[in-house]
Amino acid sequence: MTHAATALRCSLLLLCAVGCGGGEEEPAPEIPAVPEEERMAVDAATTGTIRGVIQVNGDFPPPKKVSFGTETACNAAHDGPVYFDTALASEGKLQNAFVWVKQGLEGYAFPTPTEEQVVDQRGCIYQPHVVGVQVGQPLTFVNSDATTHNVHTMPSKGTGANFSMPRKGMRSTRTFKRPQVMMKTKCDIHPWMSAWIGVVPHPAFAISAADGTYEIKGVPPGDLVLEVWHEKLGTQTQTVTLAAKGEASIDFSFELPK
Ligand SMILES: [Cu+2]
Repeated sequence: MTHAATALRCSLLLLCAVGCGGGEEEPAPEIPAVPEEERMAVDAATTGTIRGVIQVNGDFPPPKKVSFGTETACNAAHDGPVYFDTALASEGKLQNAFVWVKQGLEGYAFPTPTEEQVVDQRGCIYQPHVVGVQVGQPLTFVNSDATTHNVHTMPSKGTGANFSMPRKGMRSTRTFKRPQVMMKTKCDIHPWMSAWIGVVPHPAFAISAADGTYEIKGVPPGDLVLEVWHEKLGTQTQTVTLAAKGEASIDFSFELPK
């Protein structure tokens, strides 16, 4: 290696040593940052509602039965068979789709909610399977089972949490500093256990119900980009102009791959 090449390699290594470390906080690239002091408060008298239905054309394969193996605590928690909840749809309506305002709210300030969201490890599955929190909002993991679970969050950047919850009744509350739609969570002990957490910089998000409907209330007016995410079907976006006190109906439709 020449001196020049050695010097270049050294400087690259140095750059990496300074700038490539894991766990650094960066804003999500798709959300342009507005300095906090320039953001305005939301006027509750002007907010509106976005609602709609998430449709899916085609049929998912029948859900597979979860095998709890020799985990008696998992088996004992259920009267009948348990099926994977990763692709739930009924009569063309998609459940567990995460809908959020991806763009258009950057100029507003949103107080951090203190109300906790809960993900329960119950019967060795996560309940709910999809959950949303605002950045900084507490999310409490509960172990309702007489067995050990561990919670392993997998953010796209930085190091996730990975902690054990060995006793029934244990609770562990976490917060997330960086938006991410979506962040997978799993249990390393029980490989069938997975959940998805949407971490959003504002409260304008919802999760579709069993009938495919969603509703996002309290949305500030403006030109917005709405995104829907589903773990098997990916994402779609639509633009919506929400008037002051307006109501917008936005449906999404996924095609199942043939
Ligand atoms: Cu587990």
